[in-house]
Amino acid sequence: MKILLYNPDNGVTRNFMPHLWMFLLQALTPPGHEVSLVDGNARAMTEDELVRFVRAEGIELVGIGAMTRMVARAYRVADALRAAGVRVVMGGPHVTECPDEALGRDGGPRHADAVALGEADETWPLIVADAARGELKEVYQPERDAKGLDRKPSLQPYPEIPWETLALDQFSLVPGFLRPLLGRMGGGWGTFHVVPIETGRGCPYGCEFCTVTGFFGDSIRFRTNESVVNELLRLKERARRERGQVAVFFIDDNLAINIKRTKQLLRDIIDAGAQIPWVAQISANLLRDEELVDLIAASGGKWVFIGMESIDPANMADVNKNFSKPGEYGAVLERLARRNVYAITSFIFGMDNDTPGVAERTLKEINSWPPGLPVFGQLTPFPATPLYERLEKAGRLTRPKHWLDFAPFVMAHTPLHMTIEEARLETRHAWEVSYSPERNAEAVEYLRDKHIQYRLSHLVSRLFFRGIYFPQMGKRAWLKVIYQNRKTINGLIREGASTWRAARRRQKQLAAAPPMTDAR
Ligand code: B12
Ligand code: SF4
Repeated sequence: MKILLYNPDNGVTRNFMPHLWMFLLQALTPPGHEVSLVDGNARAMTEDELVRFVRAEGIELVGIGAMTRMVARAYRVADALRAAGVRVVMGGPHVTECPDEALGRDGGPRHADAVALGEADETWPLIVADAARGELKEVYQPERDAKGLDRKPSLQPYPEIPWETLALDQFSLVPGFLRPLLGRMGGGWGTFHVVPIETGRGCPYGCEFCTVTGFFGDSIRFRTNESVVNELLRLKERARRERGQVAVFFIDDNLAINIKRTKQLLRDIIDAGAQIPWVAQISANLLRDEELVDLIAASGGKWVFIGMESIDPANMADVNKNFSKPGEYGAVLERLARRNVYAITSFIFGMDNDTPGVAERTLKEINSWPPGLPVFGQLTPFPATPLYERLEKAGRLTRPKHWLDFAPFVMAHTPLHMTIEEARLETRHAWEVSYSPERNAEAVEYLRDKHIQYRLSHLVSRLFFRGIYFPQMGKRAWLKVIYQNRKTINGLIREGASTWRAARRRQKQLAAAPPMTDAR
């Protein structure tokens, strides 16, 4: 049977990396079936184009996965495919939280033939087998334990995702028109892939707005260090063979949740020579440990994603994230920066203690820290979270099914001390200031004592991150951004060229020097 796994585009801008679930389910598909992948963020297709593609390829089963914010688009695609006679299975966090919506059991239209609830590692092979026999059931769910909870799949053993042979063309981050030029630079930059890898699942913290503790559970399951290290080695080999670049996003919700285990994993990566530039999510409280930060840097860690959420401790208490202390954010970032590791700092506006001016206050604080990549979102009640329940009970949801009329950066409830429109404007202001050409120049200047590679990597990351808020998908948009930042770019190019010439001169002098002879 031919199967397509489809991830809808997120409606704002392109994601910078593919979604792990597609590769994982592909690897878990029983033999005898052919699985292709389309990520709408990387390979945009209209509903009609997808239907034509599915017909032309003779695909009989389509699996669609979606976060809440993409689910309306996922439903439209599913409707078009089902109308064309193709069976659709949906899975992922949103349909797990709202299965009746996908199956049309809530009075609305039906979008999926079947839904896979929760983690699908063990149910996916059953779904494929049932579909091949023409006996697809409506609901697939992991087995239950004695307490009636989903039995979570073990990550030992973990399937081998064949990264070294997978076609990753649709996911290269280098814009097509720059590939020939960049392919000739340094070790080869013609392709650049950010690959998702998980080393564990689950989170015990239970922040109010988050679905993770409910979905993956509050106890953590880890892969073996060996299987993670092998995956890194295979990726490293691929990058070498292609003369391209690969970086890894460890998508664990908190890579350092068990510090002892994380330190051992990082030591194993170092011992095996499996270092690849990596990014991971780690909460600020765990980054107090100097040895951990040393190991992060030595094992290839370049950026740490920190869910800072708010600089106001009252907000942190409101969302049950008291373990993260705004007062120590600056020190944490200094500790990382001393090792040339920088942070993607994530903030949420529209919390109950926020008032107009929250963006300016947050920006002032951010500017007192080493430069990073701040990202700004708004408090969003995702279904089945404690936040959703609290706001629903209080009658505060203005759009209880906000995902069915998804509007980027427009809140679905009114914060206590500001309006929805004010929250939208605060968010816009924060993005505008943080990624302005002036701020980009300041960030690069702050790093003037560092090797040029850090300043270059910082600037390039800034130009990409700007695109999370301001769509910049085509050549024109990119050229505009490059033009706006031309002073900083030119400065770095000039410095890069003189560093390169100096290195060449040194090499020539060394080659011309008489060989050292043994004086005995
Ligand atoms: C990596 C990640 C990202 C990446 C991007 C996604 C990517 N390219 O991988 C980044 C950092 C960009 C990101 C951004 C955001 N993210 Co995010 N992200 C994650 C994270 C940490 C890991 C995702 C992952 O790969 N998990 C591991 C895989 C194996 O799990 P899985 O995807 O759930 O898949 C399993 C099952 O769900 C199921 N399954 C999934 N799909 C399908 C499909 C079929 C057909 C079947 C049968 C089964 C199936 O099978 C899989 C194996 O068991 C999750 C949290 C988490 N731990 O999952 C949050 C999470 C998905 N993100 C979330 C959110 C809210 C966001 C943002 C909206 C945050 C924000 N405010 O900006 C943005 C939006 C991104 C965008 N523009 O689209 C929420 C989604 C909640 C929801 N109900 O939608 C999550 C769950 C975290 C949370 N706080 O609750 N994210
Ligand atoms: S926000 Fe992060 S720390 Fe909090 S429950 Fe979710 S995954 Fe855990």
